[in-house]
Amino acid sequence: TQAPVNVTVTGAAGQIGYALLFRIASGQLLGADTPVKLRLLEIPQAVKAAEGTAMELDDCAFPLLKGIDITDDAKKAFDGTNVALLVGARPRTKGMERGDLLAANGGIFKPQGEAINAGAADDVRVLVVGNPANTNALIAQAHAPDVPAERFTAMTRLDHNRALSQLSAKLGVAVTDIKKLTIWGNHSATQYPDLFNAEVGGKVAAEQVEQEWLKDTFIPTVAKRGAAIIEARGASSAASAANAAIDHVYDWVNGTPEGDWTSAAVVSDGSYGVPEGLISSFPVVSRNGRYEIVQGLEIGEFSRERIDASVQELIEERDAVKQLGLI
Ligand code: NAX
Repeated sequence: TQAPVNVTVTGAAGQIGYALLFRIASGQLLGADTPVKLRLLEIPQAVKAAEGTAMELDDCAFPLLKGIDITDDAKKAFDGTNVALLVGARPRTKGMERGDLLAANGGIFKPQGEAINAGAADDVRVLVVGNPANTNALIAQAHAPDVPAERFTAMTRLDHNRALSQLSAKLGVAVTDIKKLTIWGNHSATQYPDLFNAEVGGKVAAEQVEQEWLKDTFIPTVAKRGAAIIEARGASSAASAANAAIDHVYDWVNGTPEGDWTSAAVVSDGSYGVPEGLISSFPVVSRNGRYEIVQGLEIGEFSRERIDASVQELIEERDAVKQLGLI
């Protein structure tokens, strides 16, 4: 029997936390044979709510769940952690400028990066969900110099899954018939869902849809889906975000299927003209427990413009947090 894997979830009392924790404890994050210990990190005012969620977790009597610790101290939360899901973040509120938002999140992700650096397990894997996810991941990574940079990732898997769903509905095919779809760039409205390298039934996906649909419907629908969910539900995506976090980590640990890839924001090695060090979404495969950027794809003019625009936004976010002294 395997030793339990320590999984830390920040923002555990939030709505994504509520959708995520039960799936982790039931074995969906790491697999049905892997016992887990949960560490829940919250701000002091939300510790009680996290304790309530922990009571419910107990009441599920999950066979794989070997313990739950709740804390408002990042050092404790990340001590010995193997998988860190950084969900809690400072949302943008009315009248808040981008600089204020980045500064507020720097105040969260800098100490969390430091705590991961100080105490996490050697094999730690970090997924940042809390927005602005790519730049929050960059801040945390910058403060964890002893952890290999590749262990810091940000989530674009929800965007990837949204794109799969939209295309499958359009073409009347199963989501599993769609391969090699990519989300490029930032997890924001500038993200670029790429159908030119995607395949449906072994043929280029972009050639199976009208170009107007691709440009004027598909791309904006995927990019603005978060806002559409808020409009309809009166609250932001939660269960679908939790589902995407599960997919991201499961594939990272267990590998992506042969003949396909997925999307994740990972530290750039300079591939596809994305400046080295930026945490940007790429086509990735997971092999031997590592996400690797898929190389050698052709990028046409249409895609190039859109990738560059999203990467430009990431450069501006990086420069802004640099100016604020956060990296
Ligand atoms: P909620 O506001 O429901 O929950 C956030 C929780 O984080 C709260 O309980 C809060 O107390 C906690 N928190 C705040 N600061 C903390 C800190 N320093 N340490 C620990 N916990 C802290 O938000 P929820 O709907 O769960 O969303 C969480 C984050 O995910 C938001 O930043 C949101 O924008 C982001 N999202 C990212 C997505 C992605 O695809 N990357 C999609 C879904 C979601 O919008």
